[in-house]
Parts: sequence; structure tokens; C-alpha cells
Amino acid sequence: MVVEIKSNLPHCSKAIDGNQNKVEVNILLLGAENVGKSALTVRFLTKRFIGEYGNIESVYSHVEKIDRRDISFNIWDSLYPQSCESSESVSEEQLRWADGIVLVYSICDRASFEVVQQQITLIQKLFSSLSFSVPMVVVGNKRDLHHRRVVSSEEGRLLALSADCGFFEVSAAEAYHGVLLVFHGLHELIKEARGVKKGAAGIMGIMKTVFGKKRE
Ligand SMILES: Nc1nc2c(ncn2[C@@H]2O[C@H](COP(=O)(O)OP(=O)(O)OP(=O)(O)O)[C@@H](O)[C@H]2O)c(=O)[nH]1
Ligand SMILES: [Mg+2]
Repeated sequence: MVVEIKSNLPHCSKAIDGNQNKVEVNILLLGAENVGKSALTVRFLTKRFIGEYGNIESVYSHVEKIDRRDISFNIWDSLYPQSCESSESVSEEQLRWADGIVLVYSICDRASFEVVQQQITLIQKLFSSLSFSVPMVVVGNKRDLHHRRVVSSEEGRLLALSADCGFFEVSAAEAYHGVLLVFHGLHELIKEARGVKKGAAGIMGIMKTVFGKKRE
């Protein structure tokens, strides 16, 4: 396992597929403060839960072998801006950088669930103005604190369904496997989306041949 901490935040550097054996995947973690974005990231990178993470925004790189291919995960562990307008909690730069997005809330914090709802609405608006989109998953974290639950699994699932996102409930504190499924699940969706894009490019090529010119 390779864990590399990149000190600088990316300046819109879109990941590019490398050679046949190495693929770059940029994953952006969003959500309110204190929901466990850093805990999920560190769990995925190191398999460990260390308890306190501080509020640092960073991009981490981590190479994993999936189906005999090296997948380089670049993970942007974001900070929810303090006292921001909800319309500023996701930037165009973040969306241009990301190949996939994880939206995290805590199952014991209703306000954090509302932040995810607002961020989905904002992202959908930005995507429609930018004319592209990327796969997203909604994650309800802190499942171990079920005695303090205020957001039901059903609500989480319905939100994800209504926004065409994947859905997971996990505990970064309790288990590695669920966290692994989040990142691998999103990687699968990204792979599918890339396949669809390539397929569409192929169809465009055929149309170009048939009609004599490429349609944008
Ligand atoms: N019980 C429990 N606590 C968790 C879990 N995940 C994170 N925490 C705790 O929640 C607090 C916040 O976790 P962070 O990972 O720092 O949350 P964050 O979303 O990165 O917070 P900011 O960086 O400040 O936005 C810490 O005290 C963690 O130990 C979990 O699954 N269960
Ligand atoms: Mg954090």
C-alpha cells in the first residue's frame, strides 16, 4: 500500500487515465463539519481509526490493486466552510477536479443530513450549467451510535434514490470493510460512467462516418 500526502490542494488538475495498468481516480469528500470525512479517508488509507483528526483540508493519494490493475485514488478531504452561504459550500473547481463524490452526513446529526440535501441541490445546479456530471454516493456515518440516531436509514436511502446516487451506512469508528465498500462502490460507478462516455464517443465516431461530420 502506498499512502502519499499531497500538501497542496489541486488546481483543477483533472486525473488522466494512465497506461493500461494504472488508472487515476479523483474522489471528493463533502459534507458538514464533524461528520467523519477525515475518519473515513484515514480508515480507507490506513485501515485505522485514530479518533481525532484536526481540521485539515488535504488531498491524499493511495494506490490499490483492483482486478489486477493499479488504481490510484486521489482523495480530497474537504472542509465545510465556516459561516458560509449554502451556495458556497461546493465550488466549481471541486466539481471539475472530481471523478466521483462522497457526500457524508452523521446519522445522529439532522443538520448534517440537511447540509447533504443542500449540497446535492447545488451540485445538480452546477452540473447542469457545466453540462457534465460525475457519479455520487451518499454516506450516513457513525452507525455505531445507533442509540443517538436521528436520521433513519430509509430517509438516507430515499435521498440517495431521488438524486440517483449510491447509498451506504457505515461506521468509520467500528469497521474497515464498510468504508472499503464505499470507495470501491464509487470506483465501480466511475468505471461505468467512463465506459458510457467511451461508448458515446464511439457512437459519435460512427455518426461522423455516416454523416460526414462530427456532431458536438
Ligand atoms: N462514534 C463515532 N465517531 C466518529 C465516527 N467517525 C468519526 N467520528 C468522530 O467524529 C469526530 C469528527 O470526525 P472527523 O473525521 O474529524 O470529521 P470531519 O467531517 O473530517 O470534520 P471537519 O474536518 O472538522 O469538517 C471525531 O471526534 C471522530 O473521532 C464514527 O463512525 N463513529
Ligand atoms: Mg476533516
